[in-house]
Amino acid sequence: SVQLNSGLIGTRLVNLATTTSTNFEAFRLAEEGAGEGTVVTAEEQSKGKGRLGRIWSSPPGANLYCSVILRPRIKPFEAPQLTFLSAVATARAIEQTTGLKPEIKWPNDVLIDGKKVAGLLNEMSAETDGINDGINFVILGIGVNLNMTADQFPGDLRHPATSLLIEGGAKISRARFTAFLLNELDRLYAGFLDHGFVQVRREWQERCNANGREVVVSNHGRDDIRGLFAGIDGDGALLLRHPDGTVERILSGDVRVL
Ligand code: BT5
Repeated sequence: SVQLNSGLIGTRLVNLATTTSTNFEAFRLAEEGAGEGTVVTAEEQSKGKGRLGRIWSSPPGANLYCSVILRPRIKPFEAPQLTFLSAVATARAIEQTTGLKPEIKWPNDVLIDGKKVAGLLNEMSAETDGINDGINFVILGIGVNLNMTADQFPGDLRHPATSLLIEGGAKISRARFTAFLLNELDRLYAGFLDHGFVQVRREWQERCNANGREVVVSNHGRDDIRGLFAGIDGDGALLLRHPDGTVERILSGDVRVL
């Protein structure tokens, strides 16, 4: 078995048999004052959340559904940087437990062989009165398909999806995977608090699926934008280089590699 290290994340573990969404439950606990590092996991979610009201398919027993409460002293605009921590932690944990080679897709997917194996959803509670803008807490939601089988995926997925079992052929211990994930997240978060976003950003870019590639960004309601993927900036915004050399910053959207 793998022990959790003595860091911040995982100081309190709440494991639920079933819940609507671990993010929802963690948000509620955080509003009641639950401390930084509290982690909520569940065997299944009846209303697993993706972005923009999408559903995260969460069958019982198969996967990891996990939400971490953080209380960093940062400004609300810096909070999206934390998604990059959970992406890198998830990629490291996959590598360590399976030897598979995950790639990260901006802003919140982890892929294996082009197929989505994990999704990340951060939510925050913040004060934005314009005077003392600050964060009350951030919830890092992490869903990793560990032992899901092909027949358990819904038929109407937006992108191809997979699980570690499907890719690696071996059943994954959820307890072991969770310990690796939380230990890596703990290391990355300590580094983030000490040195900021710089180191995470470098590793994120090395692990990104779009380096030097041409991509299309679709951004709900607006026209698709096409350009050369030029990494992420110090805030975590996606940088897109146009043929005339100008670089556009993109804060949200879905990226497809051409
Ligand atoms: C995400 O949204 O990728 C964020 C998923 C976050 C899930 C975790 S689980 C623990 C915590 N508690 C929660 O309630 N949520 C977090 P998005 O980029 O919007 O992708 C959602 C889309 O992925 C869906 O519309 C489907 O097409 C597809 N999808 C749904 N379930 C999937 C699964 N299990 N594996 C792969 N793709 C899936």
